[in-house]
Amino acid sequence: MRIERVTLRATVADHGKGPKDPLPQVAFAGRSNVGKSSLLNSLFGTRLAAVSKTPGKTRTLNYYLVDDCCYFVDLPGYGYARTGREQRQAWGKNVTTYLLEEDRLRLVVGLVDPRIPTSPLDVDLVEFVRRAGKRLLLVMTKTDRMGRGALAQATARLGRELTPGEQPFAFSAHTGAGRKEIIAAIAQALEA
Ligand SMILES: Nc1nc2c(ncn2[C@@H]2O[C@H](COP(=O)(O)OP(=O)(O)OP(=O)(O)O)[C@@H](O)[C@H]2O)c(=O)[nH]1
Ligand SMILES: [Mg+2]
Repeated sequence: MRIERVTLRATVADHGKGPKDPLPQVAFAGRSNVGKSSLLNSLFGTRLAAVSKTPGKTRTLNYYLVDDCCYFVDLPGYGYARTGREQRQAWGKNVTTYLLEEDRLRLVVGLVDPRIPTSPLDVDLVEFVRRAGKRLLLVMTKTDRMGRGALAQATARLGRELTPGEQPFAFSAHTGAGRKEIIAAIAQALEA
């Protein structure tokens, strides 16, 4: 899979208002500030997705059409403490309904920061994806900030805690490490 032409097609709170065509979808989920938009920009080779130091930047479902073949969907991050309770509940509802109801969703790329302990929200996401019967690709972000030993430890820990029998992918938006492997895994899931 080569990613060449990418356009932002829809920005919605409710996935029912998203694109109507039957193209398959790949969603990017994880806690706020984990690096979802940065991963998307790296995959796209552009700066289409807004990145911010302030958590809670992406608050809508943003649908990017990739080479007329599929949509990559940037989901709002979870666990951002400073959004109000009502907003958090709205987040949960929008994202969980999307995960449970979207028939065109083929793969969820779940992002975790390997430097911090697994949060109950990460566990919830993984369980949700499983319950929804979707495939999950677990990706560790910001790995440029870790040494090799710490990264190996985090890989083993996260595999054990979240995806027994499978190892998470290691990625850095700063160095581009892991980009090729993630694109190949997405392509494989889309072909399956
Ligand atoms: N060192 C390092 N920093 C990163 C990396 N990826 C993202 N960041 C930084 O982490 C912060 C958050 O990145 P975003 O891509 O906006 O995160 P997000 O998950 O889209 O956040 P929300 O939209 O708020 O949910 C920014 O300051 C990025 O520059 C990475 O691979 N390495
Ligand atoms: Mg974002």
